[in-house]
Amino acid sequence: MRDPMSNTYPPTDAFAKTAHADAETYAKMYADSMADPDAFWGEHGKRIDWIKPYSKVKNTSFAPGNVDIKWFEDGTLNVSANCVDRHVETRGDQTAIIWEPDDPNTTDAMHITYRDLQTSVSKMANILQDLGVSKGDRVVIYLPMIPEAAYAMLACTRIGAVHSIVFAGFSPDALGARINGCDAKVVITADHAPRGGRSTPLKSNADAALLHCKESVKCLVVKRTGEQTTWTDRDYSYNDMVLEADDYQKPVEMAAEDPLFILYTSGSTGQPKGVVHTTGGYLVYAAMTHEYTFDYHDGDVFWCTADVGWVTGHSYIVYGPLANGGTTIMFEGVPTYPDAGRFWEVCAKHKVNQFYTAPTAIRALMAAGPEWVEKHDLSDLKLLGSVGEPINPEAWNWYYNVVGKGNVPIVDTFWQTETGGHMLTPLPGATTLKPGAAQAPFFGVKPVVLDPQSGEEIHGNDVEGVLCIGDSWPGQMRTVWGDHERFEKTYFGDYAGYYFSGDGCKRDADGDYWVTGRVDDVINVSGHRMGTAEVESALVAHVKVAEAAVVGYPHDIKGQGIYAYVTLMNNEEPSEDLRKELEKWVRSEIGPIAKPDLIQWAPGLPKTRSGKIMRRILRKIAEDDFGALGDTSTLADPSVVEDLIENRMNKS
Ligand code: 6R9
Repeated sequence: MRDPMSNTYPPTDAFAKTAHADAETYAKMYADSMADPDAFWGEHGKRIDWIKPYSKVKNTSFAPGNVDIKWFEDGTLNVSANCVDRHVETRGDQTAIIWEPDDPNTTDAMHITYRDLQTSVSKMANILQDLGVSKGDRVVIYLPMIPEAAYAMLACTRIGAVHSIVFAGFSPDALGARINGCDAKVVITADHAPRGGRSTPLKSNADAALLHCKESVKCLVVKRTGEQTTWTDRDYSYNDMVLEADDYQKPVEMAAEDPLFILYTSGSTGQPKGVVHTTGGYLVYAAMTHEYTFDYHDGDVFWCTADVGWVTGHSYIVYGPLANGGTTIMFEGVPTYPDAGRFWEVCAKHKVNQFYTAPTAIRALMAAGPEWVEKHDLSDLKLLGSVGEPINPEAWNWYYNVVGKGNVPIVDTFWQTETGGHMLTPLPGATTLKPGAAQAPFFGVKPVVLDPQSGEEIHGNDVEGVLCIGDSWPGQMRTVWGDHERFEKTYFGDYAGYYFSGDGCKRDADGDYWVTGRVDDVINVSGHRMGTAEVESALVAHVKVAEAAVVGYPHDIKGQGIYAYVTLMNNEEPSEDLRKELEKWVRSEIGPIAKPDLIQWAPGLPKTRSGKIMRRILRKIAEDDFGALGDTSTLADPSVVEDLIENRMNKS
């Protein structure tokens, strides 16, 4: 309920009474987690089953040149045993996964019990073993949002293989780079991926990617639509093999610090890096955040609308909910297909209790109008969540009032691929909500605000700076796959002794945190993270392009759009055809999510005398805010800027 004086929303008494944590509990647990992390996590680590219990809890160092992160290091466990087997004993007939297809008119939803899940995961594990996959090997998963994606993830963990999921919207080139990057033995894909009524030929994409990979890489193909695909020597049919596969595969014993998965993500420089998460700490953290942030209780139906190709899908579709013995929804489709009421129809149909989505989806549905929400019975909703980018107050208010009918809390969760789980978030029974703020640290998280110039910690409230984390938490990434030096440099190189998030933040007068967005060259398009450098290198790889600079600009629905300044080769002329060609080119180099929204032909780019592109200026022009260009005195050729302003694409 809103407090009109302060525009804040204190938890209702009813909610706080049944919540895992009310304000007092949160304060006490948070203080405990800071005062004695070993004791705190030693206790909470027990929420999962260990084969051999740990005796050491935290052994971590952020020291320059020696960044080393280990949690529960002498414990052993198996993730699929934790997410599946242990629940079969107590709740074998409970639904673990509700699968909701792209097209509800042609395909039925599926309810997969924990017992079913054990069989399917075992069979998939058995198939992978037959294909020669063993402990420590990498498996790339390039699948639509179908149950087999979850089977594949859990099957890998069952036999100790390391999965690396590649979002099905990525192009063959991006897929190939990731297969080679982690030296995968097997790629799991499907014939086609239906999404929003359209179909992507995933298997052909995989074939194109595999042309650039070692011949020994095998391809396991799941039949999703039955549409035709070509068949090569390296292909194996999942649907044939599953008929013969053993229906029980014993989970192997893994060390807490054995790698669990690699997930490629964008940074401000170079190519995407393989973020590595390990077995014990990640699972403890995913499970605990899922329970507390969403106030998940036994019997609840939880829906996270992300794709398993992103970290949100890893932690809050699969690992967190299943470790907690929950019921989780896996949705193959998009928010607007067959119509803009789809999310709400699915909420009503499956009686969803906690719903977790991204601001970009909320804005798009807000634009479609409240009538799409009002058609459906949302009375089972107890909580709403937001993730991926800052949520603007207008979208927050719509989410709260139209979807939540003014009586369910919203948790605005700030976190990253690198952090494994929530870092800053309200706890629904504890926190007085402020629209637009991620607010408070989760247990064990020590946020600090640093002055970006001096690198000094800024103490006190009502301050602004860059967001760093002062100490390790169990869900933290451990390294960049194959390049520990890059890990240290990227996250610990700017501010010695701290993990640097790449985001700016404010700490308000009450001590609440507001994440203000990236301070590096990473942009956030529809909640998808992208390095501007990646889009630039795709553009300059085109024969007609001499130079390119890419920045983000404010976009009503996507949050940020992609604005590309392109300088053509001397003998090339700008044209609409060339613009389309470049858009298509970037789609094929990276994927549809990277297609520039605006391309401006730039006879020259603003550069310093030492030849550095002045992105600050390009950002301002893209924001249509060129009155505030700041200091341009270091420009080598100021006339370039006049031309860019004159011909800007984003005139308001
Ligand atoms: C989970 C996820 C991480 C970046 C992060 C930040 C932005 C995510 C946010 C948010 C403000 C929130 N971000 N959640 N910004 N408020 N609640 O999104 O991971 O894809 O790695 O993106 O997303 O900029 O640094 P990832």
